[in-house]
Amino acid sequence: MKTLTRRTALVAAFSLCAIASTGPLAAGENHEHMHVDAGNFLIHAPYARVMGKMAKSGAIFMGLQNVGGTDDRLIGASTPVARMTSLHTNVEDPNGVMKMVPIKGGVSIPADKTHWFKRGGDHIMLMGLKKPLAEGDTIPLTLVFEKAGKVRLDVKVDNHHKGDEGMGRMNMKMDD
Ligand SMILES: [Cu+2]
Repeated sequence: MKTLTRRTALVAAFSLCAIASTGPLAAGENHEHMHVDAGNFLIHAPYARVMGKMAKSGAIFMGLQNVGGTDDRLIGASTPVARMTSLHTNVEDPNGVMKMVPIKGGVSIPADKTHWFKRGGDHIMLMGLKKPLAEGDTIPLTLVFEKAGKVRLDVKVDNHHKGDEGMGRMNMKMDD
C-alpha cells in the first residue's frame, strides 16, 4: 500500500513536468515542486542527501530542463561542502550488482528536453564531505554547462526524500 502511494506520487510529479516541458513557460507558472529559473535551464526539485553508512559522501538530484533553445551539456559541478564533486551514474556489473561510475564527457541535454538526476541513475556525487549533510541545511551548488556556463543555486538537504525510492536499486559499493 505504501509502495503504491509512492508510485502514484512519482507518476504525478513526472506528469507535471511533462506538461511543463511541452507547453510554453509562462511567467508565474506553478509547479507542484520547487524549481529554480536559471536562464537557459529550469532546475526542478533539487535536493541533496547523504550516502553511505559513514555519511562522508552525499549526492544531489534534480531535473534539468533545457529551455535555452539550443543543445547543451552539463560538464561539471562543484560545492564548497565537499572535497570532490563529480558526475556519476549507476551501471550494472556482470554479477548484477549496481556500481557507481563517473560520467565521461558530461551529460548531454538537448534543447527542450529534461534530464533527471535521480536515485539509482545519474547523480551529482559529493565525496569527502567537510561536515555532515544536516537535514534542512542548504548547500551552495555550482553547475557548469558547456554553453550556458556557470549556474549557481542553493540545494536543500532532504535525507528522507520521498517519491523516488522506486527509481532503482542503490546497492552501492563504497569504501566509507
Ligand atoms: Cu556516486
